[in-house]
Amino acid sequence: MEQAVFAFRISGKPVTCERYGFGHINKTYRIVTNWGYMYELQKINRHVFPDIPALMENVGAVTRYAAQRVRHPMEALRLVPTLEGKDWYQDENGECWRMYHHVENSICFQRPSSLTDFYESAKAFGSFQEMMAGFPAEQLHETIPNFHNTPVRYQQFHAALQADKLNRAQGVKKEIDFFLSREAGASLLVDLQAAGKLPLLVTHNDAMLNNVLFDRTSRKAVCVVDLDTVMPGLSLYDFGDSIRFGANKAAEDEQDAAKAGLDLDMYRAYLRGYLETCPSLTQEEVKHLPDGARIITLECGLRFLTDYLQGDVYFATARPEHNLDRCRTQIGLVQDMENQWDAMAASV
Ligand code: GN1
Ligand code: MG
Repeated sequence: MEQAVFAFRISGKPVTCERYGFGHINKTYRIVTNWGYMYELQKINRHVFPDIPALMENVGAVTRYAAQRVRHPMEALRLVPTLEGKDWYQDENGECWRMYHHVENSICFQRPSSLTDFYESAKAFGSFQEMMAGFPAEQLHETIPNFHNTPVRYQQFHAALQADKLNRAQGVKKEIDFFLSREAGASLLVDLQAAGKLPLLVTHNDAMLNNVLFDRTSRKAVCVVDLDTVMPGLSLYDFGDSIRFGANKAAEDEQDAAKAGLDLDMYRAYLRGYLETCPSLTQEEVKHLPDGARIITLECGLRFLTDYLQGDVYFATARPEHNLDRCRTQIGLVQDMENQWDAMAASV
């Protein structure tokens, strides 16, 4: 990692370099220099993102686009160039690194602690979506093809189930049945899009509250981070992912799945912030927002189960059944959304 730090144009000498954050994909380190400057250095996951030049072209284009549009420079992520003036660095082992300027006085939360926090995160993702409406989408590479294509996620699940490499399927029959019983309706979002009923936008695609930076003092949202999956997508993906993560009564990896469920007040707070900042949403999009929430939760639970069946090769795990716990909280949330469906639909 040291070699990587010195590859970037930082101000001063690095004095501390600590592991930072809770992402499941990349590894992040916080660098502080003797002049008091702070940076975030990230090792990009090469297994998840096979085409890093394309990925970094996206990130470079999106951050520069955002920087020209925000009211204050702190409201956009800024890449630190390498000594050669590039956006990223490849070390001798082939590992790929990038560095961001730290966003001053910012803080990142793992859970919303109030309706206001969650409402703020909605405004951040909503504003991002509105801002990206003017971005030339044809410039973007698809960093992970079919990322939110739920039927394709089902195909991957069936393949993992068929292979059952670690003989884990027999222990998770209930979970498997849950997803199989909901497979038929799971193509709704891609079907609506294919039928031309939902517009393809430039979306974030990983719209979780922990991908938003807040101002430490005011607790207002400052900007969205984790731009690796910014690609053409549906507004319902981002709305859905936000609800899945932030409006669940339980943490994503809560070990007691009985605690999972939809917090309807949180759902409504997010909806309010999202609608306020996205006036260009069509009636059809708004009508299907609850479907986005349910299907993206279902899809994410399915991805956790698929990874469990494959031997925990994708998401970072800290304990043997981590992916299974995550899968179960998503199941609990989907079930509760189904129970509260009328209230969800009436809120939009
Ligand atoms: C991953 O790295 P992180 O935590 O921001 C994943 C998301 C999942 C999320 C589940 C590129 O995001 O799709 O929803 O974990 N990102 C990728 O917590 O697969
Ligand atoms: Mg993240």
